[in-house]
Amino acid sequence: MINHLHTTKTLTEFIIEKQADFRYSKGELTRLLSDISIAAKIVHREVNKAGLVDILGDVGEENVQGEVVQKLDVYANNQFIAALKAGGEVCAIASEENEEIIHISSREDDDGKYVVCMDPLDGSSNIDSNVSTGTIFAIYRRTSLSGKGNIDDFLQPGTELVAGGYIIYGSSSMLVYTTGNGVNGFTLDPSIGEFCLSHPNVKIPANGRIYSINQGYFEHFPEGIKKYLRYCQEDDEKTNRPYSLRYIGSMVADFHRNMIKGGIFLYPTTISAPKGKLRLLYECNPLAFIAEQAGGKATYGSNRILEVVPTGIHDRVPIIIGSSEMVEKAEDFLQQYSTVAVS
Ligand code: AHM
Ligand code: MG
Repeated sequence: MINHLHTTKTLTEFIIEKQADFRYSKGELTRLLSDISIAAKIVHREVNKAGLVDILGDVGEENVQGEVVQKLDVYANNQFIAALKAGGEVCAIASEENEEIIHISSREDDDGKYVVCMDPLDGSSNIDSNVSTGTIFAIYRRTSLSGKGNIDDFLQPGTELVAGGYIIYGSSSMLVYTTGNGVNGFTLDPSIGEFCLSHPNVKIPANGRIYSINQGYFEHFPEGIKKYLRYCQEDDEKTNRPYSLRYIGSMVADFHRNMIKGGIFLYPTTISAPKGKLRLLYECNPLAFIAEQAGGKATYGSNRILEVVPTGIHDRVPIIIGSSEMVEKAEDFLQQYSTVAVS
């Protein structure tokens, strides 16, 4: 029974109530977050019927409504873009799915005050095997004064973020976000179609005993990371080692679990990915903002992810994120040993 959720606050009620906390409070950000949550519900519905592909039609085929079935990441991208366009608070979007920024209108008088960076369906290769996926989003206030928005609106460090969040499509779907006043998590109650406040003021435990990394690339990691991983595997009763390795392959899901239970997620540089794999604007920054707001840390090895100044919308960055003491420990190893992967 999840009746207790019905008596609690919905996301819409919560963001309206919190409007006064926003740095620029005119209601636009409230509407923008609400647009995101509407698209999230639609994507949740589609992700949940992914297993019915034989019944509903495969990608590229026509479904019973005569629509061509889209790949879910394309579908999610279109849903979020449509919701943001309809809302009118955003002048431009940067998406993992699109090489260039997307202008919401061609009008030179577009007055959308915000830009959104997003990964509409992160970990989408996991869908076919019924594994959790997620949407990640970051909201900046535009820096240009008017017009349809330009690339400089996006090239702001994470310290300038107005909001960051993610939706996890898992055993239940959740929306977790921050506007810089702590982190709150909302669970979708499908029976009423509302995200309900289930995780108020989330805090990441300062320590944990889970580490998440694609250890298959061990030989390709920098020496500092190799040394840290050996540290995670050593026996030590006092610090609860060896730790457990948990790697889903969906960053949102790995991050979410670590935030609840305590843990560390690492995607360092490798020989074949000398800047790491994950994208600064729409994967690392929003999660780094949430991690810090929940009392955790996010670093690229020697400094905060949030301080990295982007040079392009699809920039990559190595990331170490999660429980503060675990991240500090990994940083110690990187500073002591090489941070560069050598072949
Ligand atoms: P994607 O945006 O193409 O889905 O890739 C991002 C995903 C992350 O969710 C995950 O942590 C990582 O890529 C896994 O990569 P790897 O298979 O190299 O471990
Ligand atoms: Mg991704």
